[in-house]
Amino acid sequence: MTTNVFTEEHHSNNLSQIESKNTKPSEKIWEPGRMNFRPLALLLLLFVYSLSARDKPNVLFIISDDLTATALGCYGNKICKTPNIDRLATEGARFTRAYCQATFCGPSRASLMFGYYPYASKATGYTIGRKEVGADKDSWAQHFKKNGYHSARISKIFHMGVPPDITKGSDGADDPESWNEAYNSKGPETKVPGLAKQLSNNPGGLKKGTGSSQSFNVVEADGDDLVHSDGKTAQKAVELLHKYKNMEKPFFLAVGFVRPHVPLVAPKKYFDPYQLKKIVLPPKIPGDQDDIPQNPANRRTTANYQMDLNQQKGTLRAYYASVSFIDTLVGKILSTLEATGQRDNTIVIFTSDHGYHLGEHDMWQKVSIHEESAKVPLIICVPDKKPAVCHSLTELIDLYPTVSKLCGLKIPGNIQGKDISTMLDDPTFKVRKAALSSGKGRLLRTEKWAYLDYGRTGELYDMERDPKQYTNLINDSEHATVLKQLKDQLQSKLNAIDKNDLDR
Ligand SMILES: [Ca+2]
Ligand SMILES: [Ca+2]
Repeated sequence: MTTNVFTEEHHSNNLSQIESKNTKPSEKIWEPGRMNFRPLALLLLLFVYSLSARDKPNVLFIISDDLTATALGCYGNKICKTPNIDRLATEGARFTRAYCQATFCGPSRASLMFGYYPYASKATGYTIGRKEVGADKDSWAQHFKKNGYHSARISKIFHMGVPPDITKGSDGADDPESWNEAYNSKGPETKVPGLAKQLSNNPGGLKKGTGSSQSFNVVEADGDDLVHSDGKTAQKAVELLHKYKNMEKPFFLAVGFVRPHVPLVAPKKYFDPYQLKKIVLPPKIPGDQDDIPQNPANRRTTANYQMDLNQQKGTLRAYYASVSFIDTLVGKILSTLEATGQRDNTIVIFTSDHGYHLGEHDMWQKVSIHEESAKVPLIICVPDKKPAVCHSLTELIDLYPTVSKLCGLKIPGNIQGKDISTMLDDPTFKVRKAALSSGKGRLLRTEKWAYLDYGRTGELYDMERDPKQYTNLINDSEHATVLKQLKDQLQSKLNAIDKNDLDR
């Protein structure tokens, strides 16, 4: 894809020449007859435009793929090493109750990029969402592009198939209207030299959702970071940050990492700190699975994958290695932002498209709408704002309006997220009574309750008393009233979402 950076730099040179001429003391400019009103007004307009564009903060949006908050040090993990993301969390606002709108790639990304719930857009499959929302709607990146920003994508922002689009270096289902420039990062994935293992099985291929594309294929790879797609992604980000340093326009740079999405492939050095015997699996209680409805959302289990204890620990170890790999790359990008003098004028956002199960309830992977799968890590670091930990409920769909507000852009009237920028000044501020997520079911999450609705069946958890979601209260008569309230609340939220300007 071509870039118009050259045009912009050329443009900016002209502007700086005009400005420097303008700043020289020259009575001649005001001499009657030497310059009429129109060019002067144009000159002033250009000056004001360049000033206001430069005054706007840059946006660096980093999104990881299939990264659960539970794997990060700043969210309480004691084993997985994530010093760079942890540091970013101490410099910005870390959100402890941020939820994705869908627990797998396509609809989650379509929702956060276009600002419509999957229930509104019907973008519920492996789609970018453009076809569903229509050509007249602006994506988050496109909104910035149309409002004076230089917009760029590196690797997976909208849906891409991992690994097929990564091994081919192809766009996946991209939205070209969103970007001034876009780059893919081709990588070998499992076809890399190293120590390869498969840590899950799928006997007979009978259980849908446990097939080979989601198997725990692991490679402790020979060679350095740059062998891999994500290593190249970070390197491209470094290159662009250097290029943007002297650009007249502010930038909206979206950087998408594909790990820790399977296959769990990373350089060997990231596996070395994790000894199998020191890996600790999530705590388990006997019979935990007994009250979990057996539907497609919940069938990615240790039993279905036929994983023994060493395979479970090995998978966790490979996931942690993949997360540490990403963490190092995040650090590399942030160091460049600092070194190029742009950190003080750049809003940095770090998140993931959804969470992931790492053995809780003996469940693995995504699609489930339990806490580990529906909750995402979210850090928003705005220059000049105090670090904070925010427990208020928020949704990924809120990023579009919030970052628009922070950058002084109009919030488009059609989008369905809420501006949470006030939480960055006051972390106790609340904009939502409940968050909504979806997979093969619907999650309504209030501060106290998690209601998982599958139609005929469901789950209800008291998140204050039972944060690990061990005891399903859905059939408990003592909770009939609260269940009815949550059902009504879910229905009214869905009704509100249904009131939109999409022709669906
Ligand atoms: Ca994903
Ligand atoms: Ca249970």
